[in-house]
Amino acid sequence: MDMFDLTGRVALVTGGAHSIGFTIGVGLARAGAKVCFNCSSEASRQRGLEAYREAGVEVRGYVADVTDERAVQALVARVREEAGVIDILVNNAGIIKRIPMTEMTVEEFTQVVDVDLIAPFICAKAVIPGMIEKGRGKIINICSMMSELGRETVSAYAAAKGGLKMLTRNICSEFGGANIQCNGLGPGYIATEQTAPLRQRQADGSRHPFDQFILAKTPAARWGTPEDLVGPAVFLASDASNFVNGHVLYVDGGILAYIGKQP
Ligand code: GCO
Repeated sequence: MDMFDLTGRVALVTGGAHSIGFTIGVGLARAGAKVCFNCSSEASRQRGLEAYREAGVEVRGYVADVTDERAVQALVARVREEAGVIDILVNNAGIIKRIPMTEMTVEEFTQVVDVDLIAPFICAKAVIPGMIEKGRGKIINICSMMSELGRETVSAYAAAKGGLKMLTRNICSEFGGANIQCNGLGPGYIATEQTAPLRQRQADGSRHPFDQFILAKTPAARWGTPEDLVGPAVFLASDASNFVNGHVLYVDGGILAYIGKQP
């Protein structure tokens, strides 16, 4: 199973201090990669480092704003000095704002697009020259159900994640010849902090209506966990996926295949 081995590969996971990014970081490190993560504050860097230590893996943590091109260029240069040229970029950092579209300000919309779409462009742009130099590279863009589907209140998020799917295909188109594979990983409904408001128990202890809705929409009949994403992430980061390019691998318990339970 050497084809899944990441020994010696340098990985950068954006937003890797907690949640999905953290779990993917641990997975890549356990597969042998030298993992670096970034986050937006010193406090979360410290918390992140502690969590990785508890998980028994050694990583490097950095603070850098992924929406700031100069900060990202400096981050990539520092990672190169301290860990080596990046082989694997996981564009994971993301935010969501659930606001009805007619109430959403342009500033709020722009903020979501900045983090969820412009930042992956900035980060990919920063690592691609090193990958070309090295003769190989893996870029994994964390997409979403909203790369395919719309829903009330998530216009900016859906626009950004749909755009990220197309950025994925475009990076594949432009750099496939340089032996760079750029694929999307599309989490379904995963139990994280970001989806916690959608799963909150009702006052009478019953499940949130959205929680019930998701269970009825998911053939697996459960929410996913960050751990469900680790195998697919290692696959997309490894030589096992060397001819997989421009694809979005949805890890959704089957939601996109299913019309939903009849009422
Ligand atoms: C929502 C959810 C989604 C998830 C996830 C789904 O409000 O419907 O929060 O947007 O965050 O990305 O794949």
